[in-house]
Amino acid sequence: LGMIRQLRSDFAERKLELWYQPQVNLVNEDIVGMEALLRWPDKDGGYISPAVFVPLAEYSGLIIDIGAWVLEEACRKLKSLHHKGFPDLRVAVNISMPQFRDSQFVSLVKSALIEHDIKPSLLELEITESVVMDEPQIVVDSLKELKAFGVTIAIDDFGTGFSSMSYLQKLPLDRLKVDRSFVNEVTPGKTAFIAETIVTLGNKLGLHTIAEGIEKREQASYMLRLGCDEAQGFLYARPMPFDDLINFLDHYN
Ligand code: G
Ligand code: G
Ligand code: MN
Ligand code: NA
Repeated sequence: LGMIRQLRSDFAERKLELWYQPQVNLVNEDIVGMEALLRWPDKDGGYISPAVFVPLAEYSGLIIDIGAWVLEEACRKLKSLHHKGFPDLRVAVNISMPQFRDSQFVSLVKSALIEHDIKPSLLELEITESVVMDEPQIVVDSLKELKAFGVTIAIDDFGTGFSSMSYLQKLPLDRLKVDRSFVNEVTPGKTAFIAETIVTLGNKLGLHTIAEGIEKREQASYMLRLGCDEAQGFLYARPMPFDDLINFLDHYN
């Protein structure tokens, strides 16, 4: 409980940070966008992992306000990048289940786009399979409305949840994010076959695919050979604060 109270007061004091990890086109390695990732500074100059505090934010309901801030901040920063000479970049924002239960969610997303004058197709919402499993209908309805508005939808950590296949039918998806546990191996074997099958499935369904957690050049070329469109991972860039992102983009050839 102490941690939740600390999170609430740090959020109120605007101490949470939004970092960004670039995403690249695997064919030409152009930067196509970035994923926004929350960071919670601790007292020692380090950071508490979102894997630790996002579940607390969900459990406590804080994720509603934090998530609203993330959407707003991601749109504001995206607009700023558009003005700085990167007009085609998109931003991906992770969305938790409790956010879908908030009756304001859909209008909140639309308002953020309108207020910052962002083309809806340049905002991508990332959801995990577990989100959909919780309460399918409310998620499907919200996503359909947002999709009709032009927002794009990615399924995160694909292949690690349950019943993935039925969601591929029900959800208005644009992109599959191949979980990083499947991109490790570049030689034939279980792991590589799963990666290949996910990419093939995505391609056959007319979805874009992005490989997560690419750390080595061989993994990138392997995923490209499988027909994967895009990649994200330490090979290209780690998640970084916005000011570093600008510097990174300015110096990326
Ligand atoms: O770097 P990484 O440790 O940043 O992120 C771990 C996980 O935390 C991500 O897989 C993502 O699902 C979650 N996460 C990061 N930022 C956000 C956010 O803004 N909202 C939600 N709901 N989850 C996030
Ligand atoms: O769950 P989600 O995929 O949204 O979160 C992405 C997480 O993956 C973030 O915690 C991010 O820091 C981490 N990440 C991004 N690129 C790499 C990578 O190349 N290797 C590893 N091990 N983790 C990565
Ligand atoms: Mn994600
Ligand atoms: Na992921």
